[in-house]
Amino acid sequence: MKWWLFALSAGLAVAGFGVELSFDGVDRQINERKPGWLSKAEALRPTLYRETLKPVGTVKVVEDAQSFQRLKIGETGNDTATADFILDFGRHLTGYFRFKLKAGSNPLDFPLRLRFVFGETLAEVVGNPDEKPTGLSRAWFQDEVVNIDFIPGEVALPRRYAFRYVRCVVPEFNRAKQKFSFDGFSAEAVTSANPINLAEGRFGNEEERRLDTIALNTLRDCMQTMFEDGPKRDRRLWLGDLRLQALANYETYRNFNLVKRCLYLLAGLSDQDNMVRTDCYDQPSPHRGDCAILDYTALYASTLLEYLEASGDRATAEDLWPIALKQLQITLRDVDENGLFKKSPMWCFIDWDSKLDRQAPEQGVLLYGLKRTIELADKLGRRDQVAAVEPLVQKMVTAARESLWDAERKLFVSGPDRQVSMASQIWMVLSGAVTGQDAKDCLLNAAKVPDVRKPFTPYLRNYWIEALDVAGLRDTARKELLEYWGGMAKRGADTFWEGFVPEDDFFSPYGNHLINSYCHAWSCAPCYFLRRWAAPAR
Ligand code: RAM
Repeated sequence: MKWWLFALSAGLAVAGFGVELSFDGVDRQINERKPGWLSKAEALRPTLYRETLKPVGTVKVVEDAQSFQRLKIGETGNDTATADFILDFGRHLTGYFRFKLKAGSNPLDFPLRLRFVFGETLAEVVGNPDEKPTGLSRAWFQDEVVNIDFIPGEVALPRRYAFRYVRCVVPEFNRAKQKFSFDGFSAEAVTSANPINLAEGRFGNEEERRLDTIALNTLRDCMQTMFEDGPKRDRRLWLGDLRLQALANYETYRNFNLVKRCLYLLAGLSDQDNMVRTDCYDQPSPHRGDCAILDYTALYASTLLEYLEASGDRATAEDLWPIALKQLQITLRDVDENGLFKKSPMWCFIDWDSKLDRQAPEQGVLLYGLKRTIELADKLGRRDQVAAVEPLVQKMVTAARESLWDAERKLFVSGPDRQVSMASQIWMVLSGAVTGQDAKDCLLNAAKVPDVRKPFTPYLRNYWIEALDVAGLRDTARKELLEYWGGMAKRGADTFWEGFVPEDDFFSPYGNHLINSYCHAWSCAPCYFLRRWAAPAR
C-alpha cells in the first residue's frame, strides 16, 4: 500500500467524516504534474473556424403583448440611411463586426460619431440597461461608441460580441447625412465546433429536430478556445457548464480535444490546496477565477469519467486521476460523522434560487460525486485507492433516508424547515439514494406540492430531465423537455437561454434581463437527450 493511501485509510478508519483527511501523497503528485497540465492545455488550444456573414436586412421592433418580452419584429427592409436602424444577421453568432463607409456629397468636417448595440434578443437592442440596477457590471451590455475621423474606409470593431441584431445609431444624423453613407456590414462568426464532424441525428418529429438545431447552435457559439458558459457573459469556463457541454458535444460535434483542454485547464489552474476552482479564463493567458462551488467540484471526476468513456483516452484519465481523487477529499470535508451534509463555507449553487434550501440537493450531488469517483477508480484499475471511502456511500445513503426522507409524503425534504424542492428529489435520484418506485414517487409527488421550489435555470432542468429518465420515466422526461425547451423555441429563441421561467419573461438572476445571457451552455440539453434517446442502447 502506498504511504499516502495508508494515511487516507488510517484517517478514515479513525475519524470518519468531518475530519481533514491526509492526502499528502496525492498533493505531491498533483504539484509535480501541474505545470505540465497547463502546457498540455496550451498545446490543445484550438484554431477557430471562421465564417463571414452578411445581414439579411433591417428590422423594426414593435411592442406586442403576446410576444417574448412583449416585443416582436415588425416591418423588415434594407434601409440604413437613417439615424437609427437595426441590422438582422438572421442567426445568432459569436464573433466580430465590421462596416464600410462611403463619402457623401459634402466633405466630413467633424468626427462621425456612431453608437452600436449588439443583441442576442430584440429587448437588448431597444432596451435601456440603465433603467434597472444589476448585481453585475453594466459593461456586459454590449454597446460601443466609435468616433470616425476619416472616410471612406472600413472600420472593424475590436471586441468580440454575441449577437443576432446590431442597432446602429447616428446621433448627429442631420449634420452628417450629406457627408457619409454606409457601404456594407459584415460579421465574422467564430467557433471551435467543426460542422463536418457533426453527427447526423434521428428525431421523432419536426419539433424535436427544431429543438436539436437550436441546441446545436447554442453549443456551437459557446465552443471557442474553451467551452464558454455564454459568449456574451461570462465568457468563462465553468465546471458545471462544462460537464453538460461535454456530454452534448460527444453526441454532436465530437471535439474531444476541447474537453481535454478544459479538463487540463481546470487541473492546471487548481489552487494552492489543489482544489479545481469552479471557473477560469483563457485570455490574455489562462488564469483561474475566484469562485468555489461545492456542487461543481463534486462533478469533476464525473466529467473526467465521461470523457474517458466517450474518447477512450485512458492516458489523460490516468494523468488527471490524482486531482479527481483530491476533489473527493475536498467535497467530503463538509459531510459530518453520520454521513450527512449540513453546511459548507463554499458556495453551494445547485440553481439560481435564493430561497432554495441546499442541504438535500448537496447531499445528493456529493454522494453522486463520491460514486462517480469510485467508478472512475474502477475503470482505471485503482479501486484499492478508494477502498477506504467505499463504506461512506452506504453511510450517506442511510443518512439521507433517515434524516431527509419524509416517509409519509414519499419525498425528500431539506433543511430545518423541511423544504420541498425539485432540486432535492433530482439529486437524490441521480445519486441513487432512492431507486425503483421510491424514485418515481419522490419526483412525481414533489412536482405536485403546491409551493414546491421549481428550477429557475435550464441547468437544473437538465438534471430534472435526467432524473426522470434515470427513474424510468422517459416518456415524462421527453414531454417535460419538449415543453420547457419548446417554450423557449416558441418565444423565438435562436439559441437557448441562461434562465427561463415560463411564467416570467423577464426573469433574471441579476435583477436586469438585459444582462442575461441568451446563448448559454448549460441550456444545450435537447441535442444530448434527444440524440441519446434515439440511439440504440449502448
Ligand atoms: C453564472 C454563469 C455560469 C454558472 C454560474 C454559477 O454566472 O453564467 O453559467 O455556472 O453562474
